[in-house]
Amino acid sequence: PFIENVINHPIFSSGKATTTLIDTSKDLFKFKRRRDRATKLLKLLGQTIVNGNDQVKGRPVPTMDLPVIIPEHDHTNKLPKGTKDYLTKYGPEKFAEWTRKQKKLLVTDTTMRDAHQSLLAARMRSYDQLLVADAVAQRAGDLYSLECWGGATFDTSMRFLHENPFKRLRRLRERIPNVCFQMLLRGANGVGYSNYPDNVIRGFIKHSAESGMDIFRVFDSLNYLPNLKVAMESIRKDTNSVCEGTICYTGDILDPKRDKYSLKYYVDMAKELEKMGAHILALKDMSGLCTPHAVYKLVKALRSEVGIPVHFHTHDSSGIAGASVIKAAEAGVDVVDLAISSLSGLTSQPNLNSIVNALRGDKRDTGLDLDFLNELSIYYEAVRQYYGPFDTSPKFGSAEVYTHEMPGGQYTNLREQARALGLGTRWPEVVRYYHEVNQLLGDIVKVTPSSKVVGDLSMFLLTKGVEPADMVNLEPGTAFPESVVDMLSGGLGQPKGGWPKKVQKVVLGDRKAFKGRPGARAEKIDIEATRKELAKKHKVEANDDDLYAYLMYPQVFADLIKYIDEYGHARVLPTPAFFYGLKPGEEITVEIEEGKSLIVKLIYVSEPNADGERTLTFEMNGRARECVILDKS
Ligand code: 3PY
Ligand code: ZN
Repeated sequence: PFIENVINHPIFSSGKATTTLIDTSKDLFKFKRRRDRATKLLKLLGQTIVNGNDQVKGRPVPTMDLPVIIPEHDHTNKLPKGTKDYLTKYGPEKFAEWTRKQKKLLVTDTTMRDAHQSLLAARMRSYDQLLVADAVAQRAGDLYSLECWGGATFDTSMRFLHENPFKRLRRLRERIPNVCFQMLLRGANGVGYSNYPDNVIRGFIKHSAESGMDIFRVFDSLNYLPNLKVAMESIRKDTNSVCEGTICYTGDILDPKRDKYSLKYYVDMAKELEKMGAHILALKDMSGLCTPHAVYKLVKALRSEVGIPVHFHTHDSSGIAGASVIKAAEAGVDVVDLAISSLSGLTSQPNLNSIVNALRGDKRDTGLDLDFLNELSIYYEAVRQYYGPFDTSPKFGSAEVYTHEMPGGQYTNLREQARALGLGTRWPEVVRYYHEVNQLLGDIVKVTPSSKVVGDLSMFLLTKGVEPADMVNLEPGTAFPESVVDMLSGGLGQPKGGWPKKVQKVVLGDRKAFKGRPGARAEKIDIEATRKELAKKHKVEANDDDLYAYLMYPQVFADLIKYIDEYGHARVLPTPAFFYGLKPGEEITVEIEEGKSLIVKLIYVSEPNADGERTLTFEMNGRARECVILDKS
């Protein structure tokens, strides 16, 4: 194969080649790399065709008959100026003042992060987002922000989609330079499930900002303020980005019997966050518990007690969150989170398009282009078909959410986890356990990672056949899941009122519980030594994208490297081919690098030979190519 490239090389064909041609022509290696890439691509397709993608194995291939229609837009148009331009020019303080001064209701589109996290187990691939990125930049330039990163997507993009999340961020940024990008950061837990050392959090924030992040929504899963300090300071000091300090909402401020999380509790927390330097205040109703009248009361109170803008985030699990958004707008909220129609509702955000229409002509009119938003909805409706196996949110809004209080972003993930543990048919019991375990823990704020711990403990007790109420009678020293032990020993910080002593005793036995900020106890990591170790162990360049992905998820990143080594970059495949492979006669176009495309067609799959191997015949840019794959069935 190498010779063929030498012959094709322009110097060779011009007759001027000497013996140094190979050593001195870098472009020859490019040919070779491209050829390697093509071979890996066939191997990846071959594996998927013969053995299936683990993610969707054993599940029916969804019907994918809706055509993918990319909203019309004109590449040659100059991009409209957007919030990103304002932020770059004036900085975060002025940006927050500008936000506060707007009469219109400002809108964040969560479709690229929370919406698919909450409906499709965070599985949406970069491929499907990048296809509409140009259109969004052209025609949705007056969105306040695009929530497109962080939360669970960091983990899932590596673990299940085999993509480095930083690359996703950069690619989106390239195409959408005008609208602010927003992310969800779990405070001291970064984008992971446990506490990270302070210097890792600082480095992660700095690198995320450098990679294109503008608005950091930073929260703590127990509303434990000391856990937010390092992240908030770092956003303010080390970046030109916006620090959105967050209140996580739980309980019901209108229910006098549930006074643990009262109006006063939230207002006090908001004032603290303002003092700690938040440019904007996020009211994060991750489970969708903030009813229309509750949010009205809360936003009114926040408006009169704090000076910074308020950004409302909710989920439509109950089916009435749209009403909460309208009431929040009426009470004077500055920004709201919504999702494009076809990825809205249920465990996701309320319907962006319909809210835009509902406020038309109102004093809070958003001014957004509904025609474009509807075209975008048609696009995402077609894309949503590909993710059928993960699309497991309930079919209807349910008032049950007020009992179980499960975050929208957790619902489909936990359901997926339950299924994997063989508890799929016992879902109603999982839900009851979840509620009772929360009570057992003293009624805590439930959002990643504390919500995951409630889920882990529920699943653990259910598989053991132990009712939550009986848990305190288990033998001290029973082996609980690591996440449960960590949380009850203070690894995630302190909940309001502390942990119930009896529960702590049975989980921890003789182990010590810590008070105070976990980050204060965590050993600082030598970041440069880690970079060297990473480069040596995994033979990667260990740039900051690699480094911070590794620091967040060492094993998942190591697996990603191994995967890429074997199969190349899966992100280049169209989503149906990535999940379901190709059928004989099916053809796809794959852009392996900017401007370089391969047309790949599956011709034939042979019967297995004596060793169980199948030979697949493809046509690649018109030439026949074969690849041999061991059939594992
Ligand atoms: C996350 O942390 O991923 C969440 O979406 C919490 O709501
Ligand atoms: Zn959310």
